[in-house]
Amino acid sequence: MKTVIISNRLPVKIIENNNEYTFIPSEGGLATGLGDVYKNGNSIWIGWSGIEVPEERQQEVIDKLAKLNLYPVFLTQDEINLYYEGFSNEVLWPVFHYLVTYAHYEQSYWDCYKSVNEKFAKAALKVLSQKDKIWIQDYQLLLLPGILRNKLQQSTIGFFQHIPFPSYEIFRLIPWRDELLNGMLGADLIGFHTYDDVRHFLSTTTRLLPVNSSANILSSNDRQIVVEAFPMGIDFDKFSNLTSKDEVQKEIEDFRTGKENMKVILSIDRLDYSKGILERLKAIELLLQIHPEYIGKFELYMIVVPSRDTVPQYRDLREQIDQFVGNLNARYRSVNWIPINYFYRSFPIEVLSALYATADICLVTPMRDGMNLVSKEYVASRNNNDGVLILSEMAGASKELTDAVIVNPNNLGDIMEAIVVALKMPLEEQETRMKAMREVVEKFNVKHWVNNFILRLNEVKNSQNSLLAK
Ligand code: GDG
Repeated sequence: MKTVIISNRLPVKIIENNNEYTFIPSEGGLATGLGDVYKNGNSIWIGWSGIEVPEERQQEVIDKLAKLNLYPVFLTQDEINLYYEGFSNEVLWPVFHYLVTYAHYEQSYWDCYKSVNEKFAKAALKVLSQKDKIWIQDYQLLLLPGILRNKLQQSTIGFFQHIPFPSYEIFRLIPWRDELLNGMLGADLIGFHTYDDVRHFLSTTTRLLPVNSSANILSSNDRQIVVEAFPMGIDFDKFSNLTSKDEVQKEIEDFRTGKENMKVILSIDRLDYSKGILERLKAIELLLQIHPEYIGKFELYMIVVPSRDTVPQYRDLREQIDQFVGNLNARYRSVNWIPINYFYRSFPIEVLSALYATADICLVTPMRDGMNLVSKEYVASRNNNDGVLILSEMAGASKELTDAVIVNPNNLGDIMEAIVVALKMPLEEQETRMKAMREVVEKFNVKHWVNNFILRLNEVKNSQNSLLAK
């Protein structure tokens, strides 16, 4: 029996250079966490290769990836436009993050979403057997559990969604809502980051479909589906140990030089309207207006990692951020000081680690976030137990990191006040809060998340089998 992970993207970057394909393993949290699973025995990870590969060269890519226990699904540019950028990122992403006015309910997006989910199933069926354990990841593949269940009735299927699941009143807006739910119900175990997501999913499903629920168990077509919260963790040791690497130490030193009396505030996000980047900037503007005594006393380092910038709303957001930062800096900067150091690019993990280790405050204010790993990475990097995390109550992480300074990201005054509290927080209080958060992040790390999900999946399947045997 093997374990098969299926996600939209494979955990590698494919690069084509001089007509040659090479693969760089991804450093992302999911890839690290699941490393022990898919790299073992004959287990495998199935996903989109990330680039368009001409048909005549697909076998070459399959053979090369097989050595890494990876199996590619090939998508055409049209499929990427309609299934990925279209349905996944212009329907599901905005609706699941409560930004319903951003959604475009295009029939062509839906048709392609269905056919690409079928394509994933077809690819999976080439390497799967009835006995395998299948773990499907995230909102791009909501129909896949159902498609696979129809083909492999006895198989063990887990599904985990990394983004929030919205309340019934929001979810019901989607024209293809029943099909999406039925797809998810093909799984034996459905996981979300928080208990609120679980609650929303249970209430939505029981209102829209003819299913029964008892506590967190749904019964549909004589099958039982367990729905539970599995808050995802990070590789705590990796982030904690990174800060002592020579390269990182050098970055920290360079970064701190000349800023001895300056408080550094850090923010790191992918470019996304769910991350509250503009609202955060407005809160900084408010701080400068209402508390001019802080002018020249802090600097915000704001990293925005390019993402989905072919989608019009993301392009617009980028322009708004560019303008806001330019305007604010122009009004408040002096010859030696600039309030916002803005970077629109990604950095190597060593630079990220140095920034986490240096920043006095980490400002994480998403409007909605399934979990938010940046907040946990900051905590893991604070080996001296100092530093203040300001965290949105709309991030899944706020349920665990209760010693952060928690804010409502829609309340600019609240964020501003939180920054003032953080700027003034005595070291002793910082340490008490940070120690408590570090304990949580260290214990409930990504390995714990993976093991816990797989353990529950086995338990759920065993109890289903014993029910059938009765
Ligand atoms: C989705 C859900 C959920 C960022 N900049 C750089 C860089 N990063 C890395 C961070 C972190 C990751 O990207 C971002 O993770 P988040 O959790 O904050 O956000 P999403 O990408 O939206 O992730 C989210 C997550 O899935 C997991 O379930 O928490 O709610 O939306 O790990 O470190 N990495 C590098 N350079 C950068 O410049 N190397």
